[in-house]
Amino acid sequence: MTPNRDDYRESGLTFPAGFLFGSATAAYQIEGAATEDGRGPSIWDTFSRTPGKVWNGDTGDVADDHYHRLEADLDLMSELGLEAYRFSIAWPRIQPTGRGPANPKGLDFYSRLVDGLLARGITPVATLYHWDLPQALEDEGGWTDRRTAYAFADYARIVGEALGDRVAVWTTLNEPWCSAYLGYGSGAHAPGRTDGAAALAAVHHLNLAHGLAVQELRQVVTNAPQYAITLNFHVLRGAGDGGEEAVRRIDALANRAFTGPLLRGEYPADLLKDTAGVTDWSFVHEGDLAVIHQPLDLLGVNYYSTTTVRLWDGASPRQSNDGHKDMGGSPWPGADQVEFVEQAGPYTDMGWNIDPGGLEELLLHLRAEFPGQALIITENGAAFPDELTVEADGTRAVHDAQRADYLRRHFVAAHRALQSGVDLRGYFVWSLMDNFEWGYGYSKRFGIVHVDYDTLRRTPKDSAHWYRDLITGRTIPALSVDSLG
Ligand code: IFM
Repeated sequence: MTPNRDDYRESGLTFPAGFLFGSATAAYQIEGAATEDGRGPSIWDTFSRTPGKVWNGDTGDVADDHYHRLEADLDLMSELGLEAYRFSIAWPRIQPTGRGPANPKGLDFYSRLVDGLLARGITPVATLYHWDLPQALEDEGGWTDRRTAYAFADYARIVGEALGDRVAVWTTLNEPWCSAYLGYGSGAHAPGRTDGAAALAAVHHLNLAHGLAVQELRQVVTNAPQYAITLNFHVLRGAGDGGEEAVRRIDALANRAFTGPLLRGEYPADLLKDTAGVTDWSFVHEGDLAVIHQPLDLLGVNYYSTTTVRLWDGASPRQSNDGHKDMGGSPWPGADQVEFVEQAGPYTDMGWNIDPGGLEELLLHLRAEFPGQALIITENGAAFPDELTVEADGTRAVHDAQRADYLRRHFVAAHRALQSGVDLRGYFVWSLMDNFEWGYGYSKRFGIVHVDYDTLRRTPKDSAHWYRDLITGRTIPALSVDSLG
Protein backbone atom coordinates (compact mmCIF):
# COMPACT_ATOMS: atom_id res chain seq x y z
CA MET A 1 0.00 0.00 0.00
CA THR A 2 1.35 3.47 -0.80
CA PRO A 3 1.71 5.44 2.41
CA ASN A 4 -0.34 8.62 2.73
CA ARG A 5 2.30 11.36 2.49
CA ASP A 6 0.49 13.50 5.08
CA ASP A 7 0.20 10.72 7.59
CA TYR A 8 3.29 9.85 9.61
CA ARG A 9 1.70 7.13 11.76
CA GLU A 10 3.49 4.25 10.13
CA SER A 11 5.30 1.41 11.82
CA GLY A 12 7.47 -1.41 10.57
CA LEU A 13 10.00 0.82 8.80
CA THR A 14 13.56 -0.42 9.22
CA PHE A 15 16.64 1.77 9.54
CA PRO A 16 19.88 0.80 7.85
CA ALA A 17 22.87 -0.67 9.66
CA GLY A 18 25.13 2.07 10.97
CA PHE A 19 22.31 4.54 11.56
CA LEU A 20 23.02 5.80 15.08
CA PHE A 21 20.25 5.88 17.67
CA GLY A 22 21.02 8.12 20.61
CA SER A 23 19.73 10.55 23.13
CA ALA A 24 20.98 13.97 24.18
CA THR A 25 21.36 16.23 27.20
CA ALA A 26 23.29 19.38 28.12
CA ALA A 27 25.52 20.12 31.09
CA TYR A 28 23.67 22.96 32.79
CA GLN A 29 20.34 21.21 32.30
CA ILE A 30 21.27 18.01 34.14
CA GLU A 31 24.54 18.17 36.06
CA GLY A 32 23.86 20.25 39.18
CA ALA A 33 26.95 20.50 41.45
CA ALA A 34 27.13 24.11 40.37
CA THR A 35 29.83 25.16 42.78
CA GLU A 36 31.70 21.88 43.20
CA ASP A 37 35.19 20.78 42.26
CA GLY A 38 36.26 24.21 41.09
CA ARG A 39 33.42 24.96 38.65
CA GLY A 40 33.13 28.70 38.07
CA PRO A 41 29.88 30.60 37.55
CA SER A 42 28.30 30.69 34.10
CA ILE A 43 25.90 33.20 32.61
CA TRP A 44 23.08 30.78 33.38
CA ASP A 45 23.95 30.74 37.07
CA THR A 46 23.70 34.52 37.07
CA PHE A 47 20.60 34.68 34.89
CA SER A 48 18.67 32.03 36.80
CA ARG A 49 19.37 33.87 40.06
CA THR A 50 18.02 37.11 38.66
CA PRO A 51 14.40 37.51 39.81
CA GLY A 52 11.84 37.15 37.05
CA LYS A 53 14.11 35.52 34.48
CA VAL A 54 13.32 31.84 35.05
CA TRP A 55 9.99 30.25 35.93
CA ASN A 56 9.58 29.75 39.67
CA GLY A 57 13.10 31.05 40.33
CA ASP A 58 14.45 27.62 39.32
CA THR A 59 18.21 27.21 38.85
CA GLY A 60 20.57 24.47 37.70
CA ASP A 61 22.19 24.23 41.14
CA VAL A 62 20.98 20.65 41.61
CA ALA A 63 19.19 19.89 38.34
CA ASP A 64 19.20 16.09 37.92
CA ASP A 65 22.32 15.76 40.08
CA HIS A 66 23.88 13.89 37.19
CA TYR A 67 27.34 14.99 38.36
CA HIS A 68 26.96 12.74 41.40
CA ARG A 69 24.92 10.02 39.72
CA LEU A 70 27.13 9.46 36.71
CA GLU A 71 27.54 5.70 37.03
CA ALA A 72 23.83 5.05 37.59
CA ASP A 73 22.91 7.28 34.66
CA LEU A 74 25.39 5.46 32.43
CA ASP A 75 23.77 2.18 33.46
CA LEU A 76 20.40 3.65 32.60
CA MET A 77 21.60 4.58 29.12
CA SER A 78 22.81 1.06 28.68
CA GLU A 79 19.51 -0.43 29.84
CA LEU A 80 17.69 1.75 27.32
CA GLY A 81 19.90 0.36 24.58
CA LEU A 82 21.35 3.72 23.51
CA GLU A 83 23.98 3.41 20.80
CA ALA A 84 25.21 6.97 21.25
CA TYR A 85 24.98 9.69 23.86
CA ARG A 86 25.26 13.40 23.10
CA PHE A 87 26.35 15.42 26.12
CA SER A 88 27.81 18.86 26.55
CA ILE A 89 30.91 19.94 28.41
CA ALA A 90 30.55 22.83 30.85
CA TRP A 91 33.22 25.37 29.93
CA PRO A 92 33.23 26.81 33.50
CA ARG A 93 34.10 23.36 34.88
CA ILE A 94 37.17 23.26 32.64
CA GLN A 95 38.20 26.92 32.92
CA PRO A 96 36.31 28.55 35.80
CA THR A 97 36.86 32.07 34.45
CA GLY A 98 36.95 31.07 30.78
CA ARG A 99 40.71 31.53 30.52
CA GLY A 100 43.82 30.04 32.01
CA PRO A 101 44.85 26.53 32.98
CA ALA A 102 42.50 23.58 32.98
CA ASN A 103 40.76 22.51 36.15
CA PRO A 104 41.79 18.82 36.46
CA LYS A 105 38.64 17.86 38.36
CA GLY A 106 36.48 19.23 35.60
CA LEU A 107 38.35 17.28 32.93
CA ASP A 108 38.26 14.20 35.11
CA PHE A 109 34.47 14.23 35.24
CA TYR A 110 34.14 14.21 31.44
CA SER A 111 36.93 11.69 31.11
CA ARG A 112 35.03 9.32 33.39
CA LEU A 113 31.86 10.00 31.41
CA VAL A 114 33.55 9.14 28.10
CA ASP A 115 35.21 6.04 29.55
CA GLY A 116 31.91 4.94 31.05
CA LEU A 117 30.19 5.30 27.70
CA LEU A 118 32.88 3.38 25.84
CA ALA A 119 32.85 0.62 28.46
CA ARG A 120 29.15 0.19 27.73
CA GLY A 121 29.55 0.29 23.97
CA ILE A 122 27.92 3.74 23.67
CA THR A 123 29.42 6.23 21.21
CA PRO A 124 30.41 9.54 22.87
CA VAL A 125 29.22 12.65 21.03
CA ALA A 126 30.54 15.77 22.77
CA THR A 127 29.24 19.30 22.41
CA LEU A 128 31.73 21.94 23.48
CA TYR A 129 29.24 24.72 24.10
CA HIS A 130 25.61 24.41 25.09
CA TRP A 131 25.11 27.97 26.36
CA ASP A 132 26.97 28.04 29.70
CA LEU A 133 29.49 30.81 29.00
CA PRO A 134 31.81 31.52 31.95
CA GLN A 135 30.44 34.65 33.61
CA ALA A 136 33.91 36.24 33.69
CA LEU A 137 33.92 36.27 29.88
CA GLU A 138 30.46 37.82 29.75
CA ASP A 139 31.75 40.53 32.05
CA GLU A 140 34.25 41.38 29.30
CA GLY A 141 31.54 41.52 26.63
CA GLY A 142 30.66 37.87 26.11
CA TRP A 143 29.85 36.84 22.56
CA THR A 144 29.71 40.46 21.42
CA ASP A 145 33.48 40.57 21.87
CA ARG A 146 35.71 38.73 19.41
CA ARG A 147 38.14 37.79 22.19
CA THR A 148 35.52 35.30 23.38
CA ALA A 149 35.94 33.36 20.11
CA TYR A 150 39.68 33.05 20.75
CA ALA A 151 39.10 32.06 24.39
CA PHE A 152 36.75 29.35 23.07
CA ALA A 153 39.47 28.07 20.76
CA ASP A 154 41.85 27.74 23.74
CA TYR A 155 39.16 25.89 25.67
CA ALA A 156 38.58 23.58 22.68
CA ARG A 157 42.28 22.78 22.58
CA ILE A 158 42.33 21.91 26.29
CA VAL A 159 39.33 19.62 25.96
CA GLY A 160 40.67 18.11 22.73
CA GLU A 161 43.97 17.30 24.38
CA ALA A 162 42.18 15.56 27.25
CA LEU A 163 39.42 13.68 25.40
CA GLY A 164 40.64 13.72 21.82
CA ASP A 165 41.68 10.10 21.89
CA ARG A 166 38.15 8.86 22.64
CA VAL A 167 35.36 11.20 21.51
CA ALA A 168 33.79 10.04 18.24
CA VAL A 169 31.96 13.21 17.22
CA TRP A 170 32.77 16.78 18.22
CA THR A 171 29.99 19.31 17.99
CA THR A 172 31.36 22.78 18.55
CA LEU A 173 28.22 24.78 19.31
CA ASN A 174 24.67 23.90 20.10
CA GLU A 175 22.11 26.20 18.47
CA PRO A 176 24.11 29.41 18.12
CA TRP A 177 20.83 31.02 17.06
CA CYS A 178 19.66 30.77 20.67
CA SER A 179 22.97 31.97 22.12
CA ALA A 180 23.01 35.04 19.89
CA TYR A 181 19.42 36.08 19.37
CA LEU A 182 17.77 34.91 22.60
CA GLY A 183 20.82 35.77 24.70
CA TYR A 184 21.56 39.23 23.28
CA GLY A 185 18.45 40.16 21.28
CA SER A 186 15.24 39.09 23.01
CA GLY A 187 16.61 38.68 26.53
CA ALA A 188 14.84 35.34 27.00
CA HIS A 189 18.12 33.53 27.60
CA ALA A 190 21.29 34.39 29.48
CA PRO A 191 22.87 36.90 29.57
CA GLY A 192 19.50 38.56 28.97
CA ARG A 193 20.55 41.49 26.82
CA THR A 194 18.11 43.15 24.41
CA ASP A 195 20.22 44.76 21.72
CA GLY A 196 19.85 43.76 18.05
CA ALA A 197 23.34 44.94 17.08
CA ALA A 198 24.85 42.94 19.94
CA ALA A 199 22.91 39.87 18.76
CA LEU A 200 24.36 40.13 15.25
CA ALA A 201 27.89 40.62 16.59
CA ALA A 202 27.30 37.49 18.68
CA VAL A 203 26.21 35.58 15.57
CA HIS A 204 29.52 36.34 13.92
CA HIS A 205 31.70 35.65 16.96
CA LEU A 206 29.95 32.34 17.52
CA ASN A 207 30.56 31.40 13.90
CA LEU A 208 34.18 32.43 14.28
CA ALA A 209 34.49 30.46 17.53
CA HIS A 210 33.26 27.37 15.68
CA GLY A 211 35.89 27.70 12.96
CA LEU A 212 38.72 28.38 15.36
CA ALA A 213 37.70 25.47 17.58
CA VAL A 214 37.61 23.00 14.69
CA GLN A 215 41.10 24.14 13.69
CA GLU A 216 42.37 23.62 17.25
CA LEU A 217 40.73 20.24 17.63
CA ARG A 218 42.19 19.00 14.37
CA GLN A 219 45.65 19.79 15.67
CA VAL A 220 45.41 17.93 18.97
CA VAL A 221 43.09 14.93 18.65
CA THR A 222 44.72 11.57 18.18
CA ASN A 223 41.78 9.47 16.99
CA ALA A 224 39.79 10.11 13.82
CA PRO A 225 36.65 11.91 14.98
CA GLN A 226 33.93 13.59 12.99
CA TYR A 227 33.41 17.36 13.29
CA ALA A 228 30.01 18.95 13.47
CA ILE A 229 27.95 21.93 14.54
CA THR A 230 24.33 21.81 15.64
CA LEU A 231 21.86 24.35 14.27
CA ASN A 232 18.21 24.79 15.18
CA PHE A 233 16.77 25.31 11.72
CA HIS A 234 13.60 27.30 11.34
CA VAL A 235 11.26 25.56 8.91
CA LEU A 236 9.29 28.49 7.61
CA ARG A 237 5.91 28.86 5.99
CA GLY A 238 4.67 32.12 4.56
CA ALA A 239 1.12 33.44 4.97
CA GLY A 240 -0.69 36.13 3.03
CA ASP A 241 0.49 38.27 0.17
CA GLY A 242 3.91 39.12 1.64
CA GLY A 243 4.48 35.63 2.98
CA GLU A 244 7.35 34.88 0.65
CA GLU A 245 9.20 38.07 1.60
CA ALA A 246 8.62 37.43 5.31
CA VAL A 247 10.06 33.93 4.89
CA ARG A 248 13.10 35.30 3.08
CA ARG A 249 13.87 37.77 5.87
CA ILE A 250 13.50 35.31 8.72
CA ASP A 251 15.32 32.58 6.80
CA ALA A 252 18.27 34.98 6.40
CA LEU A 253 18.45 35.72 10.13
CA ALA A 254 17.60 32.30 11.45
CA ASN A 255 19.17 29.87 9.02
CA ARG A 256 21.41 31.46 6.41
CA ALA A 257 23.29 33.66 8.94
CA PHE A 258 24.85 30.35 9.97
CA THR A 259 24.78 28.09 6.93
CA GLY A 260 26.11 30.92 4.74
CA PRO A 261 29.47 31.39 6.46
CA LEU A 262 29.74 27.80 7.72
CA LEU A 263 28.97 25.98 4.49
CA ARG A 264 29.50 28.56 1.74
CA GLY A 265 32.12 30.87 3.26
CA GLU A 266 30.00 34.02 3.01
CA TYR A 267 27.23 35.94 4.73
CA PRO A 268 24.15 36.23 2.52
CA ALA A 269 23.97 39.61 0.78
CA ASP A 270 20.30 40.03 1.68
CA LEU A 271 21.05 39.50 5.37
CA LEU A 272 23.64 42.28 5.32
CA LYS A 273 21.19 44.53 3.48
CA ASP A 274 18.19 43.77 5.73
CA THR A 275 20.22 44.51 8.88
CA ALA A 276 22.12 47.56 7.58
CA GLY A 277 20.05 49.79 9.84
CA VAL A 278 21.09 47.75 12.87
CA THR A 279 24.80 47.16 12.30
CA ASP A 280 27.45 47.70 9.63
CA TRP A 281 28.94 44.23 10.22
CA SER A 282 32.40 45.77 10.72
CA PHE A 283 33.06 43.05 13.28
CA VAL A 284 33.68 40.69 10.33
CA HIS A 285 37.43 40.92 9.79
CA GLU A 286 39.42 39.91 6.77
CA GLY A 287 40.12 36.21 6.87
CA ASP A 288 37.28 35.38 9.28
CA LEU A 289 35.11 33.71 6.68
CA ALA A 290 37.89 31.37 5.62
CA VAL A 291 38.33 30.35 9.26
CA ILE A 292 34.61 29.76 9.71
CA HIS A 293 34.27 27.80 6.48
CA GLN A 294 35.70 24.48 7.74
CA PRO A 295 34.76 21.19 6.12
CA LEU A 296 32.15 19.51 8.32
CA ASP A 297 31.73 15.76 8.55
CA LEU A 298 28.22 16.16 9.91
CA LEU A 299 25.71 18.96 10.06
CA GLY A 300 23.68 18.64 13.25
CA VAL A 301 19.97 19.31 12.79
CA ASN A 302 17.66 20.20 15.69
CA TYR A 303 13.99 20.17 14.81
CA TYR A 304 10.87 20.55 16.94
CA SER A 305 8.19 22.44 15.00
CA THR A 306 7.53 24.90 12.17
CA THR A 307 7.18 28.68 12.06
CA THR A 308 4.65 30.66 10.02
CA VAL A 309 5.33 34.28 9.15
CA ARG A 310 3.76 37.10 7.19
CA LEU A 311 4.42 40.77 6.58
CA TRP A 312 2.77 42.98 9.18
CA ASP A 313 0.13 45.35 7.83
CA GLY A 314 1.09 48.00 10.41
CA ALA A 315 -2.54 48.51 11.40
CA SER A 316 -3.54 45.60 13.63
CA PRO A 317 -1.41 44.77 16.72
CA ARG A 318 1.73 42.95 15.57
CA GLN A 319 1.83 39.26 16.50
CA SER A 320 5.25 38.29 17.77
CA ASN A 321 4.78 34.85 19.29
CA ASP A 322 7.58 32.92 17.62
CA GLY A 323 7.51 30.07 20.14
CA HIS A 324 10.01 31.63 22.52
CA LYS A 325 9.43 33.40 25.81
CA ASP A 326 8.66 37.10 25.43
CA MET A 327 11.06 39.01 27.65
CA GLY A 328 10.70 42.37 26.01
CA GLY A 329 13.36 42.39 23.29
CA SER A 330 13.23 41.01 19.76
CA PRO A 331 15.28 38.08 18.52
CA TRP A 332 14.78 39.32 14.96
CA PRO A 333 16.97 42.40 14.38
CA GLY A 334 15.95 44.32 11.29
CA ALA A 335 12.75 42.31 10.82
CA ASP A 336 10.22 44.48 12.64
CA GLN A 337 7.90 44.23 9.65
CA VAL A 338 7.48 40.50 10.07
CA GLU A 339 4.89 38.94 12.31
CA PHE A 340 4.54 35.39 13.55
CA VAL A 341 1.28 33.63 12.87
CA GLU A 342 -0.40 31.09 15.10
CA GLN A 343 -0.12 27.62 13.62
CA ALA A 344 -2.49 24.69 13.49
CA GLY A 345 -2.21 22.11 16.28
CA PRO A 346 -1.79 19.68 17.84
CA TYR A 347 0.71 21.29 20.20
CA THR A 348 3.23 20.13 22.77
CA ASP A 349 3.39 21.52 26.29
CA MET A 350 5.73 24.24 24.96
CA GLY A 351 2.88 25.44 22.73
CA TRP A 352 4.89 24.30 19.69
CA ASN A 353 2.92 22.81 16.81
CA ILE A 354 3.55 19.20 15.93
CA ASP A 355 4.44 18.78 12.27
CA PRO A 356 6.64 15.81 11.32
CA GLY A 357 6.32 16.84 7.68
CA GLY A 358 8.47 19.83 8.58
CA LEU A 359 11.33 17.53 9.51
CA GLU A 360 11.15 15.62 6.24
CA GLU A 361 10.93 18.89 4.32
CA LEU A 362 13.95 20.29 6.19
CA LEU A 363 16.12 17.26 5.51
CA LEU A 364 15.23 17.28 1.82
CA HIS A 365 15.86 21.02 1.65
CA LEU A 366 19.30 20.68 3.25
CA ARG A 367 20.25 17.93 0.84
CA ALA A 368 19.23 20.12 -2.08
CA GLU A 369 21.07 23.18 -0.73
CA PHE A 370 24.21 21.39 0.40
CA PRO A 371 24.64 18.27 -1.71
CA GLY A 372 27.10 15.81 -0.24
CA GLN A 373 26.80 17.20 3.28
CA ALA A 374 26.03 14.38 5.71
CA LEU A 375 23.33 15.20 8.26
CA ILE A 376 22.52 13.99 11.74
CA ILE A 377 19.46 14.83 13.84
CA THR A 378 21.07 16.03 17.05
CA GLU A 379 17.77 16.85 18.76
CA ASN A 380 14.11 16.05 18.36
CA GLY A 381 11.56 15.47 21.08
CA ALA A 382 8.62 16.93 22.92
CA ALA A 383 7.50 18.26 26.29
CA PHE A 384 4.24 16.97 27.67
CA PRO A 385 2.74 17.28 31.18
CA ASP A 386 3.59 13.74 32.27
CA GLU A 387 2.24 12.05 35.36
CA LEU A 388 4.05 9.45 37.36
CA THR A 389 1.82 6.58 38.43
CA VAL A 390 2.70 4.12 41.15
CA GLU A 391 0.87 0.81 40.74
CA ALA A 392 -0.43 -1.26 43.66
CA ASP A 393 2.63 -3.51 43.46
CA GLY A 394 4.94 -0.49 43.65
CA THR A 395 5.73 -0.45 39.93
CA ARG A 396 6.35 3.08 38.75
CA ALA A 397 5.39 4.17 35.26
CA VAL A 398 4.76 7.20 33.10
CA HIS A 399 2.29 6.55 30.32
CA ASP A 400 3.47 9.26 27.95
CA ALA A 401 1.61 8.03 24.89
CA GLN A 402 1.76 11.47 23.26
CA ARG A 403 5.56 11.58 23.37
CA ALA A 404 5.85 8.09 21.91
CA ASP A 405 3.45 9.11 19.16
CA TYR A 406 5.40 12.33 18.54
CA LEU A 407 8.64 10.37 18.26
CA ARG A 408 7.13 7.70 16.04
CA ARG A 409 5.92 10.30 13.55
CA HIS A 410 9.26 12.07 13.47
CA PHE A 411 11.18 8.82 13.02
CA VAL A 412 8.86 8.07 10.10
CA ALA A 413 9.72 11.50 8.68
CA ALA A 414 13.42 10.75 9.04
CA HIS A 415 12.97 7.36 7.43
CA ARG A 416 11.17 8.90 4.46
CA ALA A 417 14.06 11.35 4.03
CA LEU A 418 16.48 8.43 4.05
CA GLN A 419 14.36 6.69 1.42
CA SER A 420 14.57 9.83 -0.69
CA GLY A 421 18.35 9.60 -0.61
CA VAL A 422 19.20 12.03 2.22
CA ASP A 423 22.55 11.14 3.81
CA LEU A 424 21.19 11.01 7.36
CA ARG A 425 23.48 9.29 9.82
CA GLY A 426 21.58 9.19 13.09
CA TYR A 427 18.95 10.55 15.45
CA PHE A 428 19.25 11.83 19.01
CA VAL A 429 16.08 12.06 21.06
CA TRP A 430 15.84 15.15 23.24
CA SER A 431 16.09 14.41 26.02
CA LEU A 432 17.40 11.44 27.92
CA MET A 433 15.75 12.72 31.10
CA ASP A 434 13.58 15.56 32.33
CA ASN A 435 15.73 18.57 33.07
CA PHE A 436 16.10 22.33 33.49
CA GLU A 437 14.29 23.77 30.48
CA TRP A 438 16.04 27.15 30.55
CA GLY A 439 13.58 30.05 31.05
CA TYR A 440 10.84 27.53 31.86
CA GLY A 441 12.81 25.96 34.71
CA TYR A 442 11.57 22.51 35.66
CA SER A 443 8.01 23.17 34.46
CA LYS A 444 8.51 21.43 31.10
CA ARG A 445 9.37 17.77 30.82
CA PHE A 446 11.19 16.63 27.67
CA GLY A 447 12.71 13.41 29.01
CA ILE A 448 12.05 9.86 27.96
CA VAL A 449 13.06 9.19 31.55
CA HIS A 450 11.05 10.86 34.30
CA VAL A 451 12.91 12.62 37.10
CA ASP A 452 11.20 13.12 40.43
CA TYR A 453 12.62 16.47 41.50
CA ASP A 454 12.04 15.73 45.20
CA THR A 455 13.90 12.43 45.28
CA LEU A 456 15.79 12.65 41.94
CA ARG A 457 14.66 9.10 41.25
CA ARG A 458 14.65 8.16 37.56
CA THR A 459 11.75 6.26 35.97
CA PRO A 460 11.85 5.33 32.29
CA LYS A 461 8.64 6.47 30.61
CA ASP A 462 6.68 4.37 28.11
CA SER A 463 8.41 6.35 25.35
CA ALA A 464 11.78 5.08 26.61
CA HIS A 465 10.55 1.48 26.36
CA TRP A 466 9.21 2.22 22.88
CA TYR A 467 12.56 3.73 21.90
CA ARG A 468 14.47 0.78 23.29
CA ASP A 469 12.32 -1.53 21.13
CA LEU A 470 13.05 0.65 18.10
CA ILE A 471 16.79 0.49 18.73
CA THR A 472 16.78 -3.23 19.39
CA GLY A 473 14.81 -4.12 16.27
CA ARG A 474 16.01 -1.13 14.18
CA THR A 475 12.37 -1.00 13.10
CA ILE A 476 9.69 1.52 14.12
CA PRO A 477 7.42 -0.34 16.54
CA ALA A 478 3.65 -0.11 16.31
CA LEU A 479 1.75 2.01 18.82
CA SER A 480 -1.60 0.87 20.11
CA VAL A 481 -2.95 4.44 20.46
CA ASP A 482 -2.67 7.37 18.07
CA SER A 483 -2.51 9.87 20.89
CA LEU A 484 -2.04 12.93 18.75
CA GLY A 485 -5.12 12.17 16.66
O1 IFM B 1 16.15 22.01 26.05
C1 IFM B 1 16.46 22.56 24.82
C2 IFM B 1 17.91 22.28 24.46
O2 IFM B 1 18.77 22.73 25.44
C3 IFM B 1 18.26 22.95 23.16
N1 IFM B 1 17.32 22.61 22.13
C4 IFM B 1 15.93 22.73 22.42
C5 IFM B 1 15.60 22.01 23.71
C6 IFM B 1 14.10 22.15 24.02
O3 IFM B 1 13.75 23.48 24.17
